[in-house]
Amino acid sequence: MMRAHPWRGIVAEYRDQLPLPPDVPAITLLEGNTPLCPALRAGGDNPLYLKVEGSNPTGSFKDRGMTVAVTAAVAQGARFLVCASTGNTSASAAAFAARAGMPALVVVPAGEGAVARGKLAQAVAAGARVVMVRGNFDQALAAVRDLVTRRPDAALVNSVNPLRLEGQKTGAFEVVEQLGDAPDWLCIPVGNAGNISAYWMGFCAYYTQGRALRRPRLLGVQAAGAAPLVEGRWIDQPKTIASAIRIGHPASADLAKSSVVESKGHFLAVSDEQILEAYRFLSVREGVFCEPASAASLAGFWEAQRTGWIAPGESCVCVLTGTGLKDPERALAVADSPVEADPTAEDLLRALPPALQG
Ligand code: AN7
Repeated sequence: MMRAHPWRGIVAEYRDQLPLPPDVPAITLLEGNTPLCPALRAGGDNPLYLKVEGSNPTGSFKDRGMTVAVTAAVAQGARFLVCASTGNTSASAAAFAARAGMPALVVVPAGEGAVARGKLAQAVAAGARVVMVRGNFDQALAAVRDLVTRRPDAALVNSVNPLRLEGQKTGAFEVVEQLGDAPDWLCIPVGNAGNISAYWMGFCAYYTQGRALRRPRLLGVQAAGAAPLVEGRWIDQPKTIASAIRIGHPASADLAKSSVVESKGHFLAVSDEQILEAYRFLSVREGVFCEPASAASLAGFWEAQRTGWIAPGESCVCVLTGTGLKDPERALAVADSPVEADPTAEDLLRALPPALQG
């Protein structure tokens, strides 16, 4: 799609697709318009594209929904924002609250590795009140849902807020605009199950409007230790290194299930080892640095290729939901360590890999 103006952000660009009054001022960081990068090596016998959502202003897809939810919250006179989060929602909510000149209360699980450090840094840097609760994400979400029943002046900006999904459906619009139509498959990590549902809303809207000739099949990918939609039961103590999707009781489970069924898609689980293999491959072989939860989409794509769910030649989009910079500890732990040397050409040449020696 050709635009004659610079990108104006999700609310302005997709206003006619969003349930917002026409005249409310947008709270925006010019989110959206992220790259759809062709994979050079990860696809094998399939054309594969990477939707690089880490290129959003706070480094994740959450900004697409947050701009819509916060725009509406301001228009409705809310006094503060509140959310529970595994990290990215809190980073996004904190930034958009700052943009709106409004306080934010963000609630994250306490404990080692519960939330990636970069996400925590973003939330505190933006001046949000950050509360670490003794409990997991599902318990944190239950607590903030209870809080907003007592405080009508609070705006809940988790994906249980339907405006979050309305904003996030624009990811599907962009995929259609960038590819010219929907792909055969959309592979996407699933935590609280909002984003997969939002993408389906977006693909259905463009299909109904004749802007897309078809809709993709959805591949919802969960981490094996946090896979309620694969196992068909709630997981009380979800476990995975992919902390963003360490969620055992997804709020949008029903919506995600009906979306996957309607699309003739599939949910599958991948192990932490598979996630880390995809995470490293994306960085080392594609040059695309995403966070572990995002790499689950590629791990799931490979698993679906292997098991025959995805046939050779079918086109696929993997949604890489967040940037690798969110979690520097993980990046440093899985890669080769830097080496020290004296500042001489000889020492530097010794650091070259064996194949380049001499
Ligand atoms: C990088 O920030 O739930 O299935 O609180 O951060 O829509 O939940 C994050 C989720 C995938 C899963 N990839 O999306 C939060 C939060 C990344 C994420 C997901 C998340 P949903």
